[in-house]
Amino acid sequence: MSILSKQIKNLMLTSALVAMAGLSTAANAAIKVKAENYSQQNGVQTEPTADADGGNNVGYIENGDWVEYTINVPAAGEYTFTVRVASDTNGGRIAVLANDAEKATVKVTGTGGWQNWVSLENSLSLEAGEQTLRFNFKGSSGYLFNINWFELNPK
Ligand SMILES: [Ca+2]
Ligand SMILES: [Ca+2]
Repeated sequence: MSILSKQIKNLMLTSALVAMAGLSTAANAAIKVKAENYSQQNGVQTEPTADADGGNNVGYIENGDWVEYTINVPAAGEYTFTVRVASDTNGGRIAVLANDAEKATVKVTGTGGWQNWVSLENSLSLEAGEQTLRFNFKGSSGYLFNINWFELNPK
């Protein structure tokens, strides 16, 4: 084998490996979204966060408020939904909807402060493709909790 054809063969092998790695990464990729990067919302505001990743969090969440995100799900299946929340009061609930279908509810309890952050988890199933993920916030009167980010990890 000539040196040139050997180099071409190596190059092709490398390309194939990169392509395979790329596919595998895409299929197993977590979707991490900053809560303040909503596409639409009703009743919430953003504010600087004291959480580790900095930036902003979504706050002033009251019963009936909502936020929406456009997400692109690589593969249909079961996902772990993780949401980063803090609450100085008794918390509330997050109803998680994908394209208007309710997928899960996450119950948020008090964390001892508006910037005392904890990560809560629940499972949900998602279809593949681009879709609207919506959080409907529910609870009693007053502010319920803050959200900094959320993540979807394939199971
Ligand atoms: Ca509000
Ligand atoms: Ca954030």
